[in-house]
Amino acid sequence: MSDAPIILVGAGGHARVLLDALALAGQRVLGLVDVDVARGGRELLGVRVLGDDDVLRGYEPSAVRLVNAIGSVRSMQERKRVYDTFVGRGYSFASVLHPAATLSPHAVVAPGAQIMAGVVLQAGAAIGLDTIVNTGATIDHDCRIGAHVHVAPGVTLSGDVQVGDESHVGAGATVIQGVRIGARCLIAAGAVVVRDVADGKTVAGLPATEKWR
Ligand code: JB2
Repeated sequence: MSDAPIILVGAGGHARVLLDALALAGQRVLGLVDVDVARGGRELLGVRVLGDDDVLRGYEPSAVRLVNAIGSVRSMQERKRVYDTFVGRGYSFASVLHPAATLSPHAVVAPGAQIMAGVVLQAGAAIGLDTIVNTGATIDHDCRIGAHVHVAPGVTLSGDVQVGDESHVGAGATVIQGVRIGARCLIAAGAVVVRDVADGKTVAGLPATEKWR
C-alpha cells in the first residue's frame, strides 16, 4: 500500500473523528478540503483546511491518498458521489483503522473503509469499499457489509448478517443472526431487526417493522 500523505475530503464532524484516528495510527496528513469556502484557511484539530476541492488539482493522484470525510445521517448519496468523483479522476482512498479497534486476523476490510474506535470485527467479517463502521459497533463472525454503508455508533450485528450497498444502520440498532438487509435501506436508531429487509426499505422499532420514508 502507498504511504503517500493524506488529504481529507470534508471538514465537518466526521473529519474530526478521522483526524484523531489517523494521528493515533501514525499517518501523515497534509490537510483537508471542503466545499464550504468559509472553512478555507482555518484549522481543524490543528490541521489546515487547504481550500475547496479545486485544491486537489495541484496534487497528482499518485502523490496523495484521500480519506472520505463525508459522513451521513440517513443517506449515503453525498459520500458515494464524492468517492466516485475522485476515483473517476484517478485518486485512491485510504482505509482508516483506529488502533483501538479489535480486528480478527480473519476479517477483511476493503480500501477506503473506516473502522473507528472500539469496533470489534470478528472472524470472517468483510467490510466493503468506503464503508464506515462507527464508534463501538460490533460486527460478528461472517457478516458481509457492502460498499458505502454506514454502521452507526453502538450497532450490534450478530453472526452471518448481510447489509447491502449504501444502507444506513442507525445508532444502537441490533440485528439478530443470519438476517439479510438489502441495498439502500434505512434501519432506524435502536431498531431490533429479526427478519430480512428488502432493498430500499426503512424499518424501525422492536421488533423492527416497515415504515414510510
Ligand atoms: O463534495 C464535497 C462536499 N460535500 C459536503 N467536497 C468537500 N470537500 N466537502 C464537502 N462537504 C462538506 O462536508 C460540508 O461542507 C461540511 O463541511 C462537511 C460535512 O460536515 P458535517 O459536520 O455536516 O457532517 P459529517 O458528514 O462530518 O458528519 C455526519 O456524519 C457522521 C458520520 C454527522 O451526522 C455526524 O454526526 C456523524 N457522526
